[in-house]
Amino acid sequence: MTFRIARIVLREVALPLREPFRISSGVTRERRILLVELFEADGASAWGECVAGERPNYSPETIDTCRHALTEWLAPLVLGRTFPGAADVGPVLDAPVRGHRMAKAALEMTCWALEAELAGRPLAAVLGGARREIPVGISLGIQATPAALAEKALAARAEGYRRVKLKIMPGADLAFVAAVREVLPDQVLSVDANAAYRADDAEHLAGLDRFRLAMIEQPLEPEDLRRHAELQRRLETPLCLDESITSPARAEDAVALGSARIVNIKPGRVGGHGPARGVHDVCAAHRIPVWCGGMLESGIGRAHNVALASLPNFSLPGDLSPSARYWDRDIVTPEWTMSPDGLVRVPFDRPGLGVTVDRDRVDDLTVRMEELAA
Ligand code: OSB
Ligand code: MG
Repeated sequence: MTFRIARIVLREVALPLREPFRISSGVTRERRILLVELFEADGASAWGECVAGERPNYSPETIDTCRHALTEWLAPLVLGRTFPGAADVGPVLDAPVRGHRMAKAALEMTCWALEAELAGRPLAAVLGGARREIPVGISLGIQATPAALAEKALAARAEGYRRVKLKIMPGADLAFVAAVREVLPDQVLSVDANAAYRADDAEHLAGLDRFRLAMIEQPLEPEDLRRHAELQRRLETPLCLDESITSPARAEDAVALGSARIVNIKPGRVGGHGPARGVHDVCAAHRIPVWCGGMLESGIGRAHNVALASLPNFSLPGDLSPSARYWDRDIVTPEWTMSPDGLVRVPFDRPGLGVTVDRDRVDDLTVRMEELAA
């Protein structure tokens, strides 16, 4: 199924979060989200979303660097060009442009949605997924006190979440985790440091072992696979890598070094669905379980993540919270929901993304728009 990309519309929408989200390196109150809409020569179209944040505190990319990369370097590589399939787009972007994976992913993932749309098939099926329901975990931001965090964790348990992840940083770790473990003795719990620790914090981090956590996510710097491996040898708790895993080759390195026993896959972080499947396959071959991370996406990005998470090795709960956790109102219908027992349904009964973009709402929220044509 070939397609020719005739037009690309980039827009920035401003979407206020229902409550601020704090991680070790900063707080987000309102998302500035870059949306991509692709138009095929024969009129078909599809949506995608760039996961880059407002500031470079998670990765070096931001919404502004992504807009620049897309308009200046990436869009010209695909406009007016005919592709045999979405799998052929990534290599065309990679050959002349180093890095900028989030910008590439925004375009590449939208091409997969377009391929699904043109084929009249669900995106999940086009990606090779089969799982009908995905277990959901929540990612709780850093709170002012351990008691406030314990209260949030209890509420999450009551909503049905299968796993509760706590953001931590030096000064907001052991006492916070202890407070949550005390009120939730049997809940699957994990922590995510977003690279806030250093190698010589190993002794301190070993203090987390007593809480029976499912994993410690990204304790050290993204580039530092070797020190993650050294840390893993000192801990009982499995390490999970997020920021460090930027490609299938990087996943192979991490597995070979023993830097992680679990991998978080975000298609937006690794350059799109193609490389995300590559990371998935590398991990599956080494019996490393994976789960789908989130980046506070709107319902569009979430649709892409849910589709990817239907692949077989996504055996752990993903950060795939329902729309209502983030927004007063999402920009898709139906909104994303979670069943009382903590599952999100993969929309195998609808073609493409499986949700409809609420164009009026997107128009209302758009603060900037750019149209690129062949
Ligand atoms: O590290 O997983 C992360 C949000 C922004 C940046 C980094 C991360 C996160 C989350 C949120 O944990 C997950 C979600 O979308 O609910
Ligand atoms: Mg993370």
